[in-house]
Amino acid sequence: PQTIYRKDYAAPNYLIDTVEMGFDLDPSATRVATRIAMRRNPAAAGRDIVLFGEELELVALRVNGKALGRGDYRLAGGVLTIPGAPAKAELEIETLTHPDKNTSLMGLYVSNGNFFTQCEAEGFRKITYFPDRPDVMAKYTVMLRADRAKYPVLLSNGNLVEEGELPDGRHYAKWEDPFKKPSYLFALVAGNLVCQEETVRLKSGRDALLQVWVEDGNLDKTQHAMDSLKNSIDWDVKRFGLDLDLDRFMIVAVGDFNMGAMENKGLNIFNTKYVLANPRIATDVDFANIEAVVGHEYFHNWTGNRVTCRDWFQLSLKEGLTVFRDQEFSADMIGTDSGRAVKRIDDVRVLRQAQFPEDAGPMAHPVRPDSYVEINNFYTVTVYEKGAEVVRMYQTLLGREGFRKGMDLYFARHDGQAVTCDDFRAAMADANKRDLGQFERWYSQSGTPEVDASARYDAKSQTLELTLEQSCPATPGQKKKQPFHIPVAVGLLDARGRDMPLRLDGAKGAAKDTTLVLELTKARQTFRFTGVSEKPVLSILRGFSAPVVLKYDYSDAELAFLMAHDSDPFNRWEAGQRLATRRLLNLTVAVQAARQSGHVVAVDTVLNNIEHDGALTAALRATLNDQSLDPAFRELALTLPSETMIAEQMEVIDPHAIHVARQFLRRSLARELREDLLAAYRANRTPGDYSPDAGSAGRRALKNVALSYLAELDDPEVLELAAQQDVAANNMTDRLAALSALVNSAAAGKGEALQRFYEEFEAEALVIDKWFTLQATARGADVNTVRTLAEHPAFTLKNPNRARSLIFGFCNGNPSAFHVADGNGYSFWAEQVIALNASNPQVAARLARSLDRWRKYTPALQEKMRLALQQVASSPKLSRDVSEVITKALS
Ligand code: BAL
Ligand code: ZN
Repeated sequence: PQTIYRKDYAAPNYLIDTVEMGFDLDPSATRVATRIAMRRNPAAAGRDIVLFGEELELVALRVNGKALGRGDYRLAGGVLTIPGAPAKAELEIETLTHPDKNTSLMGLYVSNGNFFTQCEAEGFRKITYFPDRPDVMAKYTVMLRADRAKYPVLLSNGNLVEEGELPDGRHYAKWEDPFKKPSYLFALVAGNLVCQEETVRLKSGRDALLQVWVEDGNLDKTQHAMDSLKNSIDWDVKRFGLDLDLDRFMIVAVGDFNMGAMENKGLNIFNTKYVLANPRIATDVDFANIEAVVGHEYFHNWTGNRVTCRDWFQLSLKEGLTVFRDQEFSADMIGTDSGRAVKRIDDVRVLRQAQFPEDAGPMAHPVRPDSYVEINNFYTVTVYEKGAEVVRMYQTLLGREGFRKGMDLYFARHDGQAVTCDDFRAAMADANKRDLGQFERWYSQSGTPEVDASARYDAKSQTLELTLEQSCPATPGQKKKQPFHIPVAVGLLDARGRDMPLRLDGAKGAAKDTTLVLELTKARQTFRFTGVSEKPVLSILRGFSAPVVLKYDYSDAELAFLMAHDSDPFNRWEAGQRLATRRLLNLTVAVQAARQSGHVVAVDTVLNNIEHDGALTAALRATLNDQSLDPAFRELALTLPSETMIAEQMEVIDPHAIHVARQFLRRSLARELREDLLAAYRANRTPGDYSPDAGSAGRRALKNVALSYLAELDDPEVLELAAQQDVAANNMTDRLAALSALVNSAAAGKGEALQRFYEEFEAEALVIDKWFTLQATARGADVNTVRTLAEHPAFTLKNPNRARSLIFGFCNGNPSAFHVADGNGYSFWAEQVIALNASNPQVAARLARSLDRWRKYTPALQEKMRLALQQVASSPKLSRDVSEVITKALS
């Protein structure tokens, strides 16, 4: 497959003014007639009309009314070229597609009898031949025709301008989108759907119709999505002065969907997972995710749609920015400082769990990649989450007001355009009269920078010298890195744990701020604080002010001190994580040593005998019992770093040893904190009607993390608590937590509990997904468990959510079982990647990434992983998607 390079960007030869499309919708053969008004682009070098098309039957092709014969155009490798076309051309194209055969879920496809589209990034070319690239923007008019009985609802982008009857029981609807847009934002939906709708008055004084469309029977699950949409509209006006520009805004839920959701202009199409919710079927996390994704897609209307990307290398221009916006929206919706901090910790956890490993693996790429084989493979945590961190750093460096000025200038300059990450950076720099030249390296250099900090306190002169040194590991194609522009937020704590007022040497005025943002721009820099009246404890990288790994030689006592006192909640949590990581790494090494000396059966005894001063237990006990702390924060503090997080800290990953060590620590903590955990469990019940608000969700989270620890003890009292909760729960959060506690224990009734759950929720696909994931990630699960579950009548690889629930759940969410020594996990993985490759390359390529980090594992596991990778590599008809991932992993 061919590699596409960013440096090869060339402007399109032709621009488009208008696109008119007519669809005769039929699941087996849909006819699409397209008329495009094109004109030559004076800024382009080439003169041919270049169109892309995939899996299409070309029925007719005309230029300015004249039919083109086979000699008038070239068609090869998905590119249709018309040479010698006139400067102004009206292009007419007729194509046939087969939506019911389309299992890739890109382009036009059928899900549960209804029609849907997904065009980002390059799905429009599966509907018609077209200059399917984001820098070609046009106004669309769309006529949909279909059988009225089967497809009573016909939707597309923009406004409904006409509808009516046709002969033979058919009907039509004509839609006009008043805004020009790139083809990736095109959408249509046709089928048997119902909606919840509401008219709202916008800031501009106009009214807008909001609709949430779902399958019949799901209208009891749309209120939260509707509320989230209304909140999003209000928030974007308040925070960024951006109002809804349409008369009508629609959300449609579909059960078969590759991504989370899609921001098509005025017609957002969503995975059901991010729309459908009520207390019976959705957890607190689902409610929060729905709010975030509804916000995300809505915010794209400005950051992505009004201002879009020049080319796909710029994807983070819209995605990094929009993730940042949805993160801020969610934080503002919680409203409290502690709630904001909890949200921040959650986001950083995702970054570390998924993006740091990506940055250190074979698919590492800059936030703005330089090349790709398949663009679908670059909808990554780097482009999204690290991209959001990069945007957040502008705000940290420029302040909220400065950031807003930059946003205002960005829209003033680029509304209606397709632009680059450099244009965004220029707007931020120019609006604030700042030189952000060096900041560009966050876009061009891959890898996670490391910041090494060291401090020297001089009591006599009352100065503290903080030296920061940065480096960045080599990544594929990038051996040497230049220094980044890194904002490092720092605070100093006195002996009583209070923030000290800070003053940098040479700064004017009295010390007053208690957090300063240091700007690290060189490889090594020393910052000198003056007037430091006592030796402080350092709180560095407050709020996780940059996406870096901070190395600093904290003592256990200092970490416990920060856990108890730091006014920065992020670093307060971080101190606990450092302490726990340290302990877990020591335990892991002890497991390995015990195994080597043949003490396998007595590993618990060996671990019990390891000296430890109890600092972690004491600090966790204090946090757990500190009623002044937000329960949601206490839950996060109590959650140990995941096995994946520990793995990333090791030179050579030994998944089995990590698992034994972590389980041991969980059991010991449960034993030592038993009474405190029981008290927290009892104190944080949420009686009465369920509400997904952050306060209630936080209490449930704390209660349920306590339950999951207690379940480690396998004692009858605790298992009875779980069994009672399983029966009495009035919401999915508590129900699932109880079931999980039972399944992960030795409870006698766990089989029946699973069966009851299944029978109760059989008709709720999203809940059955949870049922599969719970079992795939359960402690005792192994490859055979998952193979058996894959035979279950409710399992299918064809539905991405279901495939993710079981297969991804196991391969990514149960490391010690997946990496079983005999390599059976890898054989299973290879079979599934190959099977998915045939039906849905995009989902297959995601699964293919489960072995990204294979070179980090023990030699015996490495060898088995290499064989599995080669098995996939040598299988016939490998998609571009999977081939790119596997080739990079093996190279
Ligand atoms: N643009 C693809 C889906 C999303 O990021 O919103
Ligand atoms: Zn997005």
